[in-house]
Formats: sequence, structure tokens, C-alpha cells
Amino acid sequence: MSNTLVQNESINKTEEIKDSILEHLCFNLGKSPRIATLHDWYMATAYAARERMMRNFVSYTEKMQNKTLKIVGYLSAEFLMGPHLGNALINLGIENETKKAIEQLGINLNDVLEQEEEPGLGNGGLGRLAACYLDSLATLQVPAVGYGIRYEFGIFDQYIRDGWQVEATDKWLRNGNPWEIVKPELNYTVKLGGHTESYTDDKGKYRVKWIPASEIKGIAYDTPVPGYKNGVTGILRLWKSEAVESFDFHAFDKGDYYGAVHEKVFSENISKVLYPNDVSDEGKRLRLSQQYFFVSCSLQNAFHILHLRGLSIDEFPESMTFQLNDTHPSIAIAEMMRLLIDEHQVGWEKAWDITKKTFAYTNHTLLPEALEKWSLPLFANVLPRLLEIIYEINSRFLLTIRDKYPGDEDRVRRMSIIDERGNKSVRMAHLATIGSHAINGVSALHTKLLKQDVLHDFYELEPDIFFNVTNGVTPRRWIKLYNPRLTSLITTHIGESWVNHLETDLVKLEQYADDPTFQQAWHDVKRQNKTDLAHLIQAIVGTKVNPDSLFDIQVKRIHEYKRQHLNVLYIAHLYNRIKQKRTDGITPRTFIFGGKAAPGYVMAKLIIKLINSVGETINNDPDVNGLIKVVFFPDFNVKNGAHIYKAADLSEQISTAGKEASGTGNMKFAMNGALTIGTFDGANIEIMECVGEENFFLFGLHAAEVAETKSNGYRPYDIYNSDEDLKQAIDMIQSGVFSHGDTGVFQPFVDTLLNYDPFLVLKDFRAYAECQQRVSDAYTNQKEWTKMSILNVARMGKFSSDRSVKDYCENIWKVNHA
Ligand code: F58
Repeated sequence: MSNTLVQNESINKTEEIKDSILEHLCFNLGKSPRIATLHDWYMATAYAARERMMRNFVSYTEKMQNKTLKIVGYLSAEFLMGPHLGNALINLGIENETKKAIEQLGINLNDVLEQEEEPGLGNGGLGRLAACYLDSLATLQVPAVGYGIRYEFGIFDQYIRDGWQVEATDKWLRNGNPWEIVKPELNYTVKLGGHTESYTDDKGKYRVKWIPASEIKGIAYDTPVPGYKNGVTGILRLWKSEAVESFDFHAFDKGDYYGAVHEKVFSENISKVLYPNDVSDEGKRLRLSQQYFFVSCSLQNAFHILHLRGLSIDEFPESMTFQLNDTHPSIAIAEMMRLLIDEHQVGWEKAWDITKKTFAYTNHTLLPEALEKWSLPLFANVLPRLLEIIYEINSRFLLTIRDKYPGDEDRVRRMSIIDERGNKSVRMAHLATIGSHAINGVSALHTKLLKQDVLHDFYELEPDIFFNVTNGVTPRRWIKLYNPRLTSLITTHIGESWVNHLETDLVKLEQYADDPTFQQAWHDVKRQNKTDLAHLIQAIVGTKVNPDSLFDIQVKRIHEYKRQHLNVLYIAHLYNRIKQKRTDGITPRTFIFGGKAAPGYVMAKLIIKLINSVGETINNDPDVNGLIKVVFFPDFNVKNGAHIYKAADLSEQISTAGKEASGTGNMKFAMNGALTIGTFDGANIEIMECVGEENFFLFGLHAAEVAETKSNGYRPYDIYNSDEDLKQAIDMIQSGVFSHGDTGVFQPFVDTLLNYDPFLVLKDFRAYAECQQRVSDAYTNQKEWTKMSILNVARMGKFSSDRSVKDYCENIWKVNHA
């Protein structure tokens, strides 16, 4: 097309968008431009963008009726989508026209984007991964539905008061949600509690009936997911729980008005709130009910789609495949069996064959405390019929184990779905593994450890069903949307094909790594991004930071295994050097932290307090004179991530080796030009292999050394006594240097480190400090640093979620992709 034609088309599009925004403002919001608030403009723009997606949405839904296309059902208790509007504009390819249209209406697009409250329907990496995969599925034109829960309250909002984390409920729906389309006609009934009864059917077959104590209804809420400039719109289908009318009527009939209302309140509770990872006992029942609720709705929906497609039950596995995003939806294995056997009268063997062919399971953690288990009495109480089915699955499975390994009762005990030790429980990872035809870890190291350790017996039994799919993140949101300066620099040099061909095309940047003009432009982009973040920090936290200092950033959930405290100990050590006037070799640095601690995780919350206390002391000490600064950025979420990743010089990925399954923040940072200081853990290793050892700051123990250190009787106190720098840093914390002389507040922290140190912080301290010194030295040579930064970005193509989704399509789902 000629330039003039392109320009005319763009002008027409701008006019169209403007008209559409004004129409929505009038007809959907009942406002005139004169009295419209910024939020009204946001809503009107959102509706205008959604309207453009709906045509594709309808035709794509139509396409899904085509029985030869296999549909991927991505079952996940969490989808951390982040704000929709900016992403929709990018993927629809109308960001420039919308910006102009809005400007012509006298409004600034960034102000409009700021209005969107993010749907925080996830805790962290796992939920965000699901969101990246939906973006890639739509971009790669894979027919897919993301199935989850429409939580009324997402992950809590974090405030910092006197250095401590304070939680507030996340009322993301308070101003309405323009992105969802409620489908009241798509509703399913879900049973809970009660008991089972056996009977003989009219063909003389033994059957079981579940008589529930209560029933709830799940209603579908669909959110369109636009592919990148391809006219495709995928679906995120979230279930909201409501009362079943018949229950209300029953109570009303008896004149029990309050009883009926109670029923309604109970039912609506199921999808009320997203659980952080620290569920207490009373939360457990609700959480199990949540998991079953969304899985049952989703599978009933799948049977409905099968029926619409005119297919038989036997054809289920060719028609649909389900990916279990961790064990949270793994009750699906038993629910599928229940639906097949109790509702569709299929025999056990055939039902099991269909189930196994349909499901695949992704494991996201090796931490023993994070492997889901449900106590038997709770399970029996909430899901009596499902437990019977699990018993049957287990007893048949254990027969095959006894057959294959005669006399090996220890193995039988280890592999059983039911853990018979202590308080008996259901091991969900075993159910997921036994009921799936493919099991995968999320990085090469993680998959290796999964085979070696957590699922070793299962790997021995069926080695061919284990796969690795290294995680990835979407370059649309994480580069193009959130780093427009870098995007434009890259695109001017290598064209724009990299946005959806990251693996093959980003590498073209390498040719500019030594080019001084390009290096300067690259450096300028980073510098401007840092300046923007500095302004934001000043506005939100009130701390002035220097954009010329090294921005050293650690943002992620706060957890001991992620070792934010290793970072803090190093900062305390630097402070100590400054106080002793040993400042040689210290490069000016701004340490930035962000992340939420689970509300019940006492040590994580104490670490937040420690970071803030260290910050307060250092930032206000005239002796430091701004050489180092420490900032805790509150309420880290997807929206705030927009300003943070792109402004980093250094990305902290310092988990204890073997503990971080993959990490995905590591990828977002490196794609935006940060260099990584990292351990031999998760996807760090693969990132280092891609970007080159010389462009990566690696330190610390290997996973095998971690295990060895522990089995040899690790004594952190000895390390404390033998490393003077470390000792002084810990002593400062203990003696109240950072807490106005209060020696009590951080005592539990110090005690844990000196006596247990479960994540080997002290053991890795020396290696970390030395590595940080290498970072400081490298940063003094800005040309070299910039070159390393360019090479990092150029070589990060592998970590696009497009590559991950293609891996799933080819190796696990056996479906085509674009
Ligand atoms: C994360 N898991 C892993 N779980 O920790 C991380 O290494 C990996 O990159 C990521 O998954 C994606 O594979 C994770 O985020 C949770 O948030 C759980 C959600 C349910 C409650 C318990 C925590």
C-alpha cells in the first residue's frame, strides 16, 4: 500500500474510533463529553475496543463448532490478566489511532489507561503465566478456552504503614467491568456435601447416586482475549457462584425467609475471594469447594460443547484436551470420571481411558509445603462421591504397582494417592500424575528435579510421559506495551516482526551491539525509563532517587526461598562499609524491592519491615550521602510492573538453587535490558545459556550442593562466626541499628538465620557479595554494560510465551498452531 493510502486508512480509523467512543459515552454511560469523568472516558474507550473484538469473538466461537478442531481447555484457579485496555489496543493494532482519537476529544490516553483497576485474580507467577499463555494461544490461533473463577475480590491490596505490610480487600469490580460478557444461559449446577447411595438401574447395573447437602449454580462470564493483529479473539471463561433457585423456593415455601437468604449468601461465598497461599483451616473447606466448583462447571461446559459439535463421548479426547495448571484443578480427574460414570453411564475402563487421554498436568513447585494435600475427613465431607472415585482410582493403580514391583510395599505407600501417615490425606499431585497422559515441569532444571525427586517413582513407571516446557512471557505486554521507547528503538532497526516472532527475529539486534550510536540510543532509553520510575517513586514513596545510580531491583512475592533477605544482608554490609569509610569500589546504587507477603506468613512480613527499616536508616543518614538508597515499592502488581521492569539495570534472581521452579520475572527483566544476578535455579540457567555466561552474573551453590550441605548437618552459626562482614551485618540488625535501638523486633529473623537458615542465606552470602562487587565494577564501564544489555535482549527470543505454547501444542496437546 502507498504511504498516502496508509495515512488515509489511519485517519478513517481514528474517526471511526472517535465516533465509537462518543456513542458508548452516550448510550452506555449516559454522559455527554462535557460532564464525563476520566473514568467515563475509560469505560467508553474500553467498550469501543471491546466492540472491535466482538466480531472476531463471534466468528471464532462459530469456528469452535467445527468438530475437527481440537479445543484446548486451560484449567487454572488463577488468571492474573493485568489491565485490559492497553493490551487490547496493542493487539488490535489501534493504539496510535485511539491515542489520536482521544486527544482530539481533549483527553490524554495515558490518563485514561491509568483509570483501569487491574483484575488481580492471581497470586503471582502461576496466575500471570496463565494470562501470558492466553495471549499466545490467541496469537497462534489455537482454539482455546481459559477456565477459572470470577473472584469478587482478587489478591489483596498492599499498603505499608510504619514499615509493615497492611492488607486491604481488592474491590476491583466496584466501578463495573466493561470487559466481561455475562452468559446467564450458560449455567451449571454443582453439588456439595451430603452422602452417596447405591442402586440398581433398569438394566440391572450397580450405580451410585450422590445426594448432596447443597447445590450451587455457576454462571459463565466471558472475557474476550485478542490475538496479536490476527483477527482472532480467544475466550477467558470465569465462573461466578450463585444460589440455585429451587433451593431458595424450597426455603421460601416453608416460610423460612432467612434460611433462603442464608443459602444464597453461602452459595455466593464460593467465588467470593482469591486465597493467598496461606489458607488456614477454616479457609480450607471453602478453597476445596472453589476448586471443585470451577472444575465441575468447566467440565460440564465441555460436555455441552461436545454435544453441540454432535460428537460422541468416545470422541472427547480428540475434541478437547485439558491442561491442569498445577494441582488446584486436579480434582477434574475424579470429576471427569464421575460425569462419565454417574451421568453418562460409561463403564470404568472406558471412562478411565478417556480421562487419561484428556488431561495433562503442569507442576509448578517442588517445595514440599506447597504440594497440595487435603485431609480425608474434610474431603469426605465436602466431596463424598469424588472421594469414592479417588479410592477406586487408587486401588486399581496400586494393583498395577504391586504387579510390577512385587513385595515393594514401601513403593506402594510412597505412590498411593492417599497418604496414610499421620492425619490421612489426599495427595493431589499423585492424582494429577496418575490421571494424566503428560506431566511437565516449567524449566529444564525443574523438570530434571521433578523426575529425580518429587515424582521419581512415577517417572520410573512411565518415563515417556514426562516433558519439559520452559515457561515464557508475552512480548506484547512485557515489551511492546510496557516499554514503548525500547520498542520503537528496536523496531526502527529490525522492523516489527519480532513482536510475534521473538525467537527468530530479535536476534537481529546483535549486529548493533557494538555500534556506538545504537549503544547511546539504547542507554538513553534506559535512562529515560529510570527517570520516569524515579519520579514515580518520589510521588508514591516520597524518596528521591538518582537515575544515574545503578537500579538494582527485586520484585516478586516475598518468600524466604526467594531470599530478599540475602539482598538485605548485602545492603547492611554496604552500609557498614560506608560507616567505616571503606567506600572504595562502591558504585552508587538504588535498591528497589516490591512484592506481597501472604497475610499469615509472619517471617515474610518481618522481611518487609526489615527492608523498610534498613531503607529508613540508610536514606536518612548524611554519612551515606545518597551513595546508596533503599526503596520498597508498595502494592507490586501487573500495573506497577509496567514502570518497574523497564527501568532496571540489574535483576535480582537469587533463590536457593532447586527451589524456584522457573521464575518469569527473570525473563521480563532480561527482555527489557536488565542484566541478571542470579543463582543456578529455575530458568536462570537457560537464560544464562542463551545470553552467554559473560553477560550474566552467576553465583552460589548448585541444587545438588544445597542438598549435600543440608544432609551434612548445616551449621549457619559457624559461617556467621567465620565471615566478619556477614557477622557485622547481622549484628547491626540484631543490635537495633535499623530499628531505633529496638533489639526485639528483628530477633526472630536473626534467630532463624543463625540457628536454621533453611534456605542457606549465610552459606551463599560470600559468593553473592563477591558477585555484587563484579556487578559494581562492570557498571563503571557504561559502554560495556550497554553492550551486555543489548546482547541480553537480542538473545531472549526463546522466552516468549509463543515458544512455550508451541511446545505444548506439539508435544502435549497435539494441536496445530499458526
Ligand atoms: C510459580 N508458582 C513458581 N504459585 O514459583 C515459579 O517458579 C514459576 O515461574 C511460576 O509458578 C510459573 O510456572 C506460583 O506462582 C502460586 O502462586 C500458588 C498459587 C496457589 C496458592 C499457592 C501459591
